[in-house]
Amino acid sequence: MAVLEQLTSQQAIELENKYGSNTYHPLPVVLSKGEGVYVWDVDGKRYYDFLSAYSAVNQGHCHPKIINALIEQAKTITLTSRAFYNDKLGLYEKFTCEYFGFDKLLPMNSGAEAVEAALKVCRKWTYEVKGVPENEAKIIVCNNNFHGRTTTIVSFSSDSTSNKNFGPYSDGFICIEYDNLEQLEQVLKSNPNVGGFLVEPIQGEAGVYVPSEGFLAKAKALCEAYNVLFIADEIQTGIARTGKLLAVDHENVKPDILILGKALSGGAYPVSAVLANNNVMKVMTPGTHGSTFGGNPLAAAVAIAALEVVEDEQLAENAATLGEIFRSELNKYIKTSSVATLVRGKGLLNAVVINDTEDGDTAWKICLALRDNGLIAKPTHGNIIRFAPPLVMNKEQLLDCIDIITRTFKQFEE
Ligand code: IF1
Repeated sequence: MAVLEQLTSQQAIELENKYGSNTYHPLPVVLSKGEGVYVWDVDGKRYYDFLSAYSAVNQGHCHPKIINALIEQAKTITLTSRAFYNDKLGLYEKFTCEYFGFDKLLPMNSGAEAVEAALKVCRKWTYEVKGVPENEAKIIVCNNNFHGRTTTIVSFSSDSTSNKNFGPYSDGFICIEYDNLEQLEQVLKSNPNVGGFLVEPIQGEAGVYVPSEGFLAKAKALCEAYNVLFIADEIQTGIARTGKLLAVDHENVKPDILILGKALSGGAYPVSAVLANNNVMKVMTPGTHGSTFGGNPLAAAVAIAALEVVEDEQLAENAATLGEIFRSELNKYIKTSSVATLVRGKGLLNAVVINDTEDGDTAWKICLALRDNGLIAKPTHGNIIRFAPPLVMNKEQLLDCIDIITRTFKQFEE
């Protein structure tokens, strides 16, 4: 068999089952093409994509501007390593720092790498600027967080599936309840060695939990009062997904450290970043961090194009408008539904809670039926389905999808 021979769905699935490490339970659909809000399977069936690769393709699949930037740079030079300068990194760093309003950018590749880098920056600042005794730094995190899959990050995960038997775990993390200002203040008051508070402005994987109005602003104020860095993980909520450029923008919060990934490249290439001002990033000096691919010219060219698309096509505004329509229409259906109990989210990061137990399979069965009806989505946890289409969707397409979603839910009505 030629290596890249055209496969049937069954062949593709069998190959992954036989040769792939078994770390996922994908919905049984084999995708081979993507364009804008659509993906096609190997049999040529078209679907609306309502996962957007976990909010990495906010700009839509294979956006021409981003792909052209990728192709042109790929034909020129892809990787120099940081042992030398290249002619794209500085332009990307300047463009992105000005785009988000920070002094400095630390370029990485995956989201987890950027989270790890942010933890290192925070710890180093905690010792060298805040003056906490070495190895005593604490970072506050939230229950039901998702920040990636490295051993340090899963050390502070409350999801036993993601950390069981990956110990011994990294120390120095204090877990509080998400959206709980009292607990946050209590920990800040009683722990002088806290240097940072790492938080998702909306908890995506936990089931699209939007915190109480004002939580982010008050949490930031508490961090300022106790000289602690507010670290926003916007890897999933950022880049216009929630109806603003950043989810923290809904409360005019300026993080001390901003973590980006996923749609920073529009899904065309792994690009992530840590942004901070000089008073924080100054602790990073030659030899304190690095990465073979971090800051490569291909990533730089792709990320500039991806961010330009967000601005040129006003994706944040579109996400805000379509998100209101989505939740409004779903709420109309939920009023008379025995299947869907709740819809929540911001912009085009939404989730519907299904009337089933957490370990039930109704949500999974609904996603299989949605697939048959031409729309792909996936449960986050047992009874919660995340709905997150590319932000380039138009109103007509959204209304078509709402019809597919409600029609499919009705197939499961008693
Ligand atoms: C998987 C979840 C989503 C993230 C936030 C950091 C990262 C992610 C807020 C790490 C990554 C991805 C990872 C992917 C599935 C997906 C996911 F279900 F895992 F939790 F989106 F909600 N911070 N999220 O959402 O970035 O290293 O993956 O580039 O691991 O199964 P990454």
